[in-house]
Amino acid sequence: RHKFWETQPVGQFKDVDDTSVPEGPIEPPAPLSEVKKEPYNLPSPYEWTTCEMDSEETCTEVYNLLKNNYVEDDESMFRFNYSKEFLRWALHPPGYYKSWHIGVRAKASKKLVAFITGVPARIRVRDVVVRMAEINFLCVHKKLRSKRLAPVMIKEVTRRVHLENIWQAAYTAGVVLPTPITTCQYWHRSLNPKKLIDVGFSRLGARMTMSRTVKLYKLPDSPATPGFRKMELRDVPAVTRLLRDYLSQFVVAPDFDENDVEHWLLPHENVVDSYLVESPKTHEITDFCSFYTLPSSILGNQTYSTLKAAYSYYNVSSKTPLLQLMNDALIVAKQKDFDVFNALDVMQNECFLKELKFGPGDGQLHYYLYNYRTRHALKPSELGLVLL
Ligand code: NHW
Ligand code: EN5
Repeated sequence: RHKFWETQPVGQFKDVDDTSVPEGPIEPPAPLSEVKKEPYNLPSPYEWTTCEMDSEETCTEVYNLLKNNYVEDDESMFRFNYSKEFLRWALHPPGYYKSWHIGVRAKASKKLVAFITGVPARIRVRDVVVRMAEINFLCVHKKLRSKRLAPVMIKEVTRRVHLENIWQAAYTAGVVLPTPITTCQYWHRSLNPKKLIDVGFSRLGARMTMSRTVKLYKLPDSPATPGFRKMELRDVPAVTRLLRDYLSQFVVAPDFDENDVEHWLLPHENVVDSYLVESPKTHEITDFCSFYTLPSSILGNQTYSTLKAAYSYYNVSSKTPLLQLMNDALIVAKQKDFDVFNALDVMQNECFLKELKFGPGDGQLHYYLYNYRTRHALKPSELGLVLL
């Protein structure tokens, strides 16, 4: 069934209920001298390239490859359209390795035809913090599909991760592979229902008119929580404390320090938005919410070419109920002209999804670890990790 994945150190479907295997690495780290020094062989018309994302030219090539060939929904109505600024941000966290930003070019034309990336992260599984690579942006040009290029790319990124003495990875996919640590559901909250219906992202409900639908999704013009404001650089220490404490309750979650919080959560225009609640009395930072910007191209619509989507990122409530905090997040997202606010059923998100009029989407997201076995699958609510 899975000619490639059967050969990899990942949980295999046949072992899912085997409780005799302990939690932890599937295979031990090898001595660095045993890591292959030469890249894997590509079919002869192609060559490896390391993508320097600081270069405007290379970043544009990556952007265009993904814009035209990356993830679509099951009916090919929408395709993710990560911005260049987003890609630079996603690929340059603290301690990143340029060698993990891997492209494949056609030797003859030098055209970029495939891509895969890793970035370093510390991820805690129960009480063990593991150094991992987060793998993302695997993409093979539509004209080169089904030629078994993806397994070569995965092996090459694995080799380059091993060269940094890192032996585990985390990744997500819309497809089922051996074997998910959990499967999450996408939920969608309409902010601009008329456009969403016009482009086929959502449908007019039964016994609903357009004007009733527009009214149903109306939001106030400004957030309701006293002390709700944008996060600033001076908030990094307090947000780090709040977030670390909050994430400690989940089975799998990132182990963020202040540098990580500054990179991943400080507001970055058109990339990531973060808000917090500062108590008007004590000036204490009690709550936090964030979302990232990921537009999708609308494939074949006469009127609209992009859908502006916000994706729920990390949210922490200690004083303000999460429901109220996320209602304020919806309000600011609406003010910023997003068409839809998306969220997964991870962490404590269940508690606000239905109440704030999110509806389940037709997509799922499966989470995976490479070379790390968990005792059993997790519930989405036990997962404290959001990948981009
Ligand atoms: S998920 C998004 C992936 N990208 C897309 O869906 C974009 C559109 N599709 C494509 O570009 C986020 C192609 O269809 C791709 C496959 C490139 C997906 N993950 O070359 P072949 C990520 O980026 C397996 C993993 O002929 P193709 C996460 C498939 O099961 N494996 O297919 C990435 C089969 O193996 P099997 C995937 O359609 C995580 C083999 O590829 C996969 O031309 C990567 C077929 O290859 C997917 N999304 O190209 C793993 N999709 O065993 C990281 C298909 O079943 C692991 N396959 O025969 C960790 C590495 C680091 C470790 C460090 C210690
Ligand atoms: C990892 N970084 O399928 C990314 N999206 O539901 C890789 N559906 O947008 C993995 N098909 O349900 C990506 N509208 C996996 C996801 C791939 C993209 C994907 C789904 C997630 C999606 C939309 C549009 C469907 C169009 C037809 C959807 C319904 C919204 C409706 C709003 C009102 C209340 C009910 C729900």
